Amino acid sequence: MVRKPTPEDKFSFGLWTVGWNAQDQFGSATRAWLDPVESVHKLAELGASYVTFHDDDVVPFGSSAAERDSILDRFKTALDETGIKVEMVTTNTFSHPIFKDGAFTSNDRRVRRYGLRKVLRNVDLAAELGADTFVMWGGREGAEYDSAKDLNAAHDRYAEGIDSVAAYIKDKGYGLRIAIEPKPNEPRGDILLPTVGHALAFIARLEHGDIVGLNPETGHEQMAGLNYTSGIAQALWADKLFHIDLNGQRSIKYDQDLVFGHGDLFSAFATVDLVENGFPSGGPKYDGPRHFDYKPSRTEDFTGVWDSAAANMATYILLKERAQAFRADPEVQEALEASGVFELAQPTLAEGETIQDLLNDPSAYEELDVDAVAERGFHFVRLNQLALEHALGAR
Ligand code: GLT
Ligand code: MN
Ligand code: MN
Repeated sequence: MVRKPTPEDKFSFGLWTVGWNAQDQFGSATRAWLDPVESVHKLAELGASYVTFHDDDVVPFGSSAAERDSILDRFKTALDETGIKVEMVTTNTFSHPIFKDGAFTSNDRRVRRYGLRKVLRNVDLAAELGADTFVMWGGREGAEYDSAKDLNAAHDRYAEGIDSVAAYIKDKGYGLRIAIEPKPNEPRGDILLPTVGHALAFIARLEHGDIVGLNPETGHEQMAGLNYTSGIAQALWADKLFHIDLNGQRSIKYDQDLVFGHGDLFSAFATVDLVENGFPSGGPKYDGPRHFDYKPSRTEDFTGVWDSAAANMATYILLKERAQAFRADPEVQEALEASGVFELAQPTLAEGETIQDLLNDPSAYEELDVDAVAERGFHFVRLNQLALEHALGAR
């Protein structure tokens, strides 16, 4: 049995996840349109605390001002009735054909100006609904062909666009932070800011980078063959882990958006261990919503949609219990010690020691018995097996 989710679990879902009607490149929709109001009620019943959405998930593209108001009124009523909160809002700058060459980095300046207006309008809505985070996934910001973009100008325009949104947020005094979501490819052949590392380097060059961080997605890092837990660890270290998109991916292929844990389960255990328990020797910790960005598979009917939503939370809860038991196990603590994991927190130079002191220290170099030091076994395999046995519930 898996315990029921509680508000302390901070579970959150994008409305585009359960609401996906399962249309793909090769086939039409297998499910009908799902009313966002119904999703809010159903997710609340299942134990989620928050929802997130793109402007167009709730208010169809091209709605009149009056239609928009009445749709939003109805949506807010659903939030009031269920107690569900909106923690994050994002903008769809990828579906409409106008965005086929991107929004902030389209070669067509008219598209860039329109895209910026669409985003700013949605920033106002995010602030009105009390969201903390504004995600920007630039899925169409990229190209299929190397000759199609001046990549220097593209980075300039991307920075200009994000800095403009950040400046607007500050100007209005909104309590929002921007979280960039990296992805290597799909729908574009190559997407700008393809990984956590690229995005961190980009943020460091922004004028208003203080309110810009990251929203890394499990599968997006894994599509590039990268380790998601390492990615969010570096974002934490840089104080830039503003939000997370949890899901599942089975190796380097198209973006699968599977249920969390239905891809690389052992890697998911490491992710939950880091999110729930933090680094072994302390340091920055993520405490935002546990946000699922998955797609109920095209084979599922609506029963399958709600089963899969529940599955994300159940898997997370199971891994959380096991990760807590892992850290609490004295044998694990002893193994961490033996493997030198805590030793890494000790600075390489002693307090007050200079580089010159190090150069003058023969015990560090000239007299060091390198062969003797090289003999040390780190016993990482034993530690990993302990993790695996905890992950499988064998301890
Ligand atoms: C889109 C994408 C997701 C992003 C969403 C936010 S939209 O579904 O696949 O990874 O998080 O724009
Ligand atoms: Mn994805
Ligand atoms: Mn995502």
